[in-house]
Amino acid sequence: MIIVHHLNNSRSQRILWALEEMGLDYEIRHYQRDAVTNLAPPELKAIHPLGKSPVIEDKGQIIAESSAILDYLARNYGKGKFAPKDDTPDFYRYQYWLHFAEGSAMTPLLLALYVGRLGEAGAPLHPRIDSEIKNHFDYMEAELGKAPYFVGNSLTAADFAMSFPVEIAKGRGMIQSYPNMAKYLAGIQARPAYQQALKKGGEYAYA
Ligand SMILES: N[C@@H](CCC(=O)N[C@@H](CS)C(=O)NCC(=O)O)C(=O)O
Repeated sequence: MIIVHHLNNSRSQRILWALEEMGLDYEIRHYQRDAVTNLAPPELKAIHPLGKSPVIEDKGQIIAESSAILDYLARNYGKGKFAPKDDTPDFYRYQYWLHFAEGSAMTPLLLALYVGRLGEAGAPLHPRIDSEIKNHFDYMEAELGKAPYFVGNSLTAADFAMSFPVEIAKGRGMIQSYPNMAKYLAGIQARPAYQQALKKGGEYAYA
């Protein structure tokens, strides 16, 4: 059975959502963030050297990195529903959004988080970070104006990946400025599988 090493309040929640959408049996091993540092507990380092979540175990393999996990699940268990056929235009678009979620969208969001901890010392950096967040959110908003999902008309693993930066837009109080993103998020959060994943995952501040 698939094992998910799941950290509370984290990106790992979208892996549970994917597993629920695919109707798979899985076991959750729960880890709690440190109340002061917000870091994962050291036990996670025994699973993967970075000590971060999500990580899954399946068929003797350890797989880390959200989008790699989501693509693995879609290809191996999605019955053709959550990943477009290889070497098609939609496939390359799907790959693009899987990478964009962590490689592009999260970068200014993480900078905002870390630089925010510097207080006044970080103030000169915020205008640039904020303009990059806007740049990425404006683009996501425009793309969601063309189709209901990031890869056209059906939900794919790229949406599982992209759900997290969109949830952060809501968490930052920015979603009102982005009606397409707001509609997209309301749609995915209303899905029974998303709700079921929330029940199983426990504490999640971004829903
Ligand atoms: N790009 C990685 C990021 C993994 C990551 O940073 N996970 C966070 C949770 S949102 C974490 O484990 N933080 C705790 C820590 O760094 O100790 C992915 O998408 O899997």
